[in-house]
Amino acid sequence: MPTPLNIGIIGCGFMGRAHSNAYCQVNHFFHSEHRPVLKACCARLEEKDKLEKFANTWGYESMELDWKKLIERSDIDLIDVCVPNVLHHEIVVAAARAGKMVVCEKPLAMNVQQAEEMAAAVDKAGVANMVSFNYRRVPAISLARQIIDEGRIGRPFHYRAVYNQDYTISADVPQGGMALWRLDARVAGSGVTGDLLAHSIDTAEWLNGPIQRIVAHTETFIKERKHAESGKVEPVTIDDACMFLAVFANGSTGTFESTRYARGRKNYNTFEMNGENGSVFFDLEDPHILQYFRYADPSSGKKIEDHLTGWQRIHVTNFEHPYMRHWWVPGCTIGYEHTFINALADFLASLDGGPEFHPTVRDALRTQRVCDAVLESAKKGQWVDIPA
Ligand code: NAI
Ligand code: SOE
Repeated sequence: MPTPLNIGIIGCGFMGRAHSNAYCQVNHFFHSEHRPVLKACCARLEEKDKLEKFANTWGYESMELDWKKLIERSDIDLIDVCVPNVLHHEIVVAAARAGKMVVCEKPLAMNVQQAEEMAAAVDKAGVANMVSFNYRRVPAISLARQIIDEGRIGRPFHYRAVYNQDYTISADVPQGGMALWRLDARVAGSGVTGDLLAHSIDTAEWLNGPIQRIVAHTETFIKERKHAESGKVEPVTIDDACMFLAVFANGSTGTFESTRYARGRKNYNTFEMNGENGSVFFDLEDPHILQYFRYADPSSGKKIEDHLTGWQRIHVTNFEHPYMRHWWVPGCTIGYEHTFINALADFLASLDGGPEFHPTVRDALRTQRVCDAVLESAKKGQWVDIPA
């Protein structure tokens, strides 16, 4: 019989749903010695009705209207943090001190100081933990990592990441409130840097190693917006767009761009990496495809020269592709929600005694360092070094 893993989730919005779905599905597709049990969900008093519906929809056994009470409960093993960024630090530190396992959404924190305290707290408590940089678990992105590890890219020269959306172009979009708290720096910490580029940075460092130095520019196109809570027009203090140049420790160079003003782009999260022996390209709006260009054989370094040389579009749905043997038959695609299920499966496997889980809170501290350096650089107009 699998060991029950009692979940206490905080937040019943977008990520509350995505994580709940993962807890419900994971044991149907992956074998584990652990079985998540939806013990309790929590949101603010103002959202009691919504929370009730959420609890019924997903089958949570109980509800709490104060996250501190949830953490105090002895029947909870794992606290899952699916609330706006400003709350991550206090909840994660309290949960770790109470000896709970922690799952935390990205970006880890509002700034490096908070992130350092969170990493120290989970390390001191020795609790299993995970940060939800779920895109690592898109099978095509995991395949890119495999291709790189196999030496098929060879010496890397360039890394190029873009993460664009378009939902804040209208000046009528308010700041604050459900989902739009992302436009309020007091709640989000930053704009696209923490919200979108944190994903790109996590993926980039996972694929291409640490970023050593960066220089950035940010822009806020709409300077004032009505605040949904105060009803008043207030200054906008987030970055609407951010671009930065990066130098990686392996000597390759990177460009990163993100905006919420790219008309037509909804969740356009792409990267391309170019090396001596080959290249890879990925686009989240075409998520089951990895594009790969093979120039040279990785073992001999011998150039592959024939008239058929060209980019391959790999449909990442075969049994031999990452995660895919757990899903359907070759050719049948999986989607966004499966990235959370794949991540949870790896987390449970680590609890079962399998490979260590990454990214942890400590790994996400690294991403936070890069995000903070980007914002500092944009402010000063200077290159900023990132501590190793
Ligand atoms: P949301 O606005 O849809 O939901 C936030 C939830 O937090 C709401 O249920 C609200 O009731 C709850 N909440 C707010 N204050 C609270 C409090 N004091 N106590 C208890 N509950 C409280 O936000 P969403 O999109 O779910 O974002 C949550 C987190 O997930 C953020 O950190 C965000 O950056 C991250 N996120 C990550 C994604 C990914 O791809 N990994 C995708 C979307 C969001
Ligand atoms: C913003 O719209 C958002 O939901 C981010 O918060 C997520 O992290 C990203 O994965 C999708 O877009």
